[in-house]
Amino acid sequence: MNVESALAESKKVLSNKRQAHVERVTEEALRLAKLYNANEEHVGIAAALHDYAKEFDQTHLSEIIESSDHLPKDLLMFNEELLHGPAGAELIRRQFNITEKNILHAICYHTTGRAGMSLEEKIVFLADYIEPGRDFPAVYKARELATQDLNEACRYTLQETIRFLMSKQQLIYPDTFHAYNELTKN
Ligand code: DGI
Ligand code: FE
Ligand code: FE
Repeated sequence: MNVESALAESKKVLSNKRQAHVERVTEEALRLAKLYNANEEHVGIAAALHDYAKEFDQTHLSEIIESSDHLPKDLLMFNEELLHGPAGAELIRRQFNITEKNILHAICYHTTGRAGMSLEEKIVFLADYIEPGRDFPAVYKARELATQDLNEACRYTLQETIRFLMSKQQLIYPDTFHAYNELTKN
């Protein structure tokens, strides 16, 4: 599997609109990977496959999580938006025989973040938030921070996501708080 074949696989299962997002995330993630000397192969493949399961039906995604012996079942008790990352990573591991943990983790945690994210995980997490197709108030500062300080950019992204979810009285998955806390304490 390389970045091109990963993009071709996501194209098979995504709408044109979603695939265009995936392509922008991949480009942005590779730019950041160069800037921060990250593993470009891991970043590129993970970015290309990060939303692989985004358009699969929620029942199917729930079943994948229920039947997995390593994914946490509490994912099912929060927002249904949370399922496509972990279920996608599981599907990708099974279908494409990808065993590289760093790639699977970057896909799994791209929505929530987590404490202890690798450089490559942080890059995919951030690239998904700041890709050029995004347009909401916090994205401008996040883009600026992304080229200056990767950790601060992730911290700010987590802060704004928490703020956004709270403003809508939505549940927030604990990994998001753990990621925020880790990057906030000095
Ligand atoms: O799949 P995308 O739309 O490209 O982006 P994503 O995977 O980051 O999903 C985004 C949505 O998930 C976003 O609107 C916020 C929402 N969400 C729901 N619950 C949580 C959450 N995001 C985080 N970080 N933590 C949550 O608990
Ligand atoms: Fe996503
Ligand atoms: Fe995405």
